[in-house]
Amino acid sequence: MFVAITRAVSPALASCELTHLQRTPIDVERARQQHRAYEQALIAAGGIVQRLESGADMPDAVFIEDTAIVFDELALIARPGAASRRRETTAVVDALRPYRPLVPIEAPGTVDGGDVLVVGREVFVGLSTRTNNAAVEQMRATLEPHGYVVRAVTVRGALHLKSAVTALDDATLLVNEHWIDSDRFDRFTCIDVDPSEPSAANALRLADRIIFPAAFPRTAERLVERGFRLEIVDASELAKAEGAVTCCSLIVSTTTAEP
Ligand code: CIR
Repeated sequence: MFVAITRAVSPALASCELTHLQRTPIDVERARQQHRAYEQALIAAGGIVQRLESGADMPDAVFIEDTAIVFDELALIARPGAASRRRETTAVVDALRPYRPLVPIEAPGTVDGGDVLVVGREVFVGLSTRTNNAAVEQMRATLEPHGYVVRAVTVRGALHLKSAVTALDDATLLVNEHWIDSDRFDRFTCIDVDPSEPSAANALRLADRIIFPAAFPRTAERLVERGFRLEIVDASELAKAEGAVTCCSLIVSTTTAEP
């Protein structure tokens, strides 16, 4: 059982933050349709979708993953690296409060949830243009008493750690080895993205399936060959804003911590 907290596509999506992509026209209505189909995929996987509103003052709010990191024991409220995104956390705090004790990351720490990959009790934190060591130290202090190990990983060439690596299960990662230091992930089985699909490493793992973008059919084929069940969604319009599939929801397990 899980709740997926999502956030409406802002009317100002076209004014989003961009780091590695050139700005191209974004069709907000099409982005909304794709976002709704993504929410349907979450519902089909057994989730309860709770969608927050967003406004014209928060172009990137649909990428709600960046505002919090949810564990079974607590949720960290992020302090996003882009100042334009910090106001997004207010509504997320209200939405998460019924589910978990909340621990905010404080200045000078900055972290985007997209830089945090949790696999079992290991928490990999990407040091990127958005996430710094001060946040890593705060995460360590909060999470180690709960039995987590926090490891910093350098990210190069990608916006977030999870642009370069995500977990398919507790033992298997999907990686673009050019964007991360893959020996940090030695103990895992790593599946490489197809070389023609460098942005394909972002997959959203749910209990019995993986939500995966339609834009990367060659990598999808690799995953299906390895026995993973994929639910394909078209996220092309959101991708123009540098978003992918993990970033459009906060997955709150309700099996371990009832609201
Ligand atoms: C940003 O630059 O913050 C947004 N335009 C994209 C954020 C994507 N977030 C994610 O992959 N976790």
